[in-house]
Amino acid sequence: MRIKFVLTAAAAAILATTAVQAQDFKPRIVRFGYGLVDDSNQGRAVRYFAQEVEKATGGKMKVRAIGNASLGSDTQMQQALIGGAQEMMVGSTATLVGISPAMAVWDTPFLFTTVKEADAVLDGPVGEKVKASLEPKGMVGLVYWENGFRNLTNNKQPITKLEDMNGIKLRVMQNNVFLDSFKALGANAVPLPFSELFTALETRAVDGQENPFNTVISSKFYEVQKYLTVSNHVYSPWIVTVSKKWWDTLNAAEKQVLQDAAVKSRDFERKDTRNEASQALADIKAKGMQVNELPAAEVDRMRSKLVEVNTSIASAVGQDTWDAVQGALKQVRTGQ
Ligand code: KDG
Repeated sequence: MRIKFVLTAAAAAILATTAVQAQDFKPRIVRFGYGLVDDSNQGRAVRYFAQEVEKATGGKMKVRAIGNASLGSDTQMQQALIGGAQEMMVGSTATLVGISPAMAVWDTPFLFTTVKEADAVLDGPVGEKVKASLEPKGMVGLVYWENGFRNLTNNKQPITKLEDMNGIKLRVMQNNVFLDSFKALGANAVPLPFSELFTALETRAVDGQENPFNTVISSKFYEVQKYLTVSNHVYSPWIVTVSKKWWDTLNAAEKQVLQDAAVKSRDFERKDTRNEASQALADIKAKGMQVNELPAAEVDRMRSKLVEVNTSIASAVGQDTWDAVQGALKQVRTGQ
């Protein structure tokens, strides 16, 4: 008799929990926009996030993963989130500097030298602080994903020394740090949205661009680019954001589900991106691109050329943010 009572009580508890969960979630459709193709590290992570949210809400909250910049460029989607016309997006922190100048700190050339440093700083207090700077502007930052270390591609010549950059029409993200950096390096920097990049390369409107290996593969840049130079000149984060207008309509349980799914998707995306990147260079060579490493002496020359740009970043983001990032980096590197 007693066993039957215990089982009934346990069943009641499970039902009650399920009942609370179902009660917590209203049917919602979440439009989650992104700029890369569906079969990319970005697309796979958005779909992973969608599965986690649907699982946690018993299917009540449905996330529509909408890629290929179908909902617009990064900056257009940012405005849609601020206006409440779209619920979520993932995109480059570099394109957010018009909304939050502090985001420019992540564009600092050669800031991170390893992904361990990037994870520790981005997921630590100063990363949180920069992420939180979006909220008063109408966007809620959930987590950083990895776009990765950026490298140069072009159709003119292998970049073996700084002088080879002279006169190359190089597409850059719409962001002054990238514009100033590549002008300082001698290139003719041309800011364009990512959604226009493949066509600009194909029509020779620009000679080259810079992106992580993963994107060179997923966006098939090897079809329209001849040379790839490994420079690792900057580590690019992506950031997953939510419309504040929409976020404020959610209850605590719904917010917690999105935050938990975002953290799980961050860990999935970083693992997937690094796994893909480890194979990407071999794939790029197999696709016919000519690959060279920028010699260390030339990287040092690049760094010294960009010192001036770093000064402008410190004043743009605020000395306290700049110092906090440098301090966090020192902590990761020295343990103090
Ligand atoms: O939507 C595309 C963006 O995610 C962007 O970050 C991709 O790195 C990119 C670029 O070069 O625009």
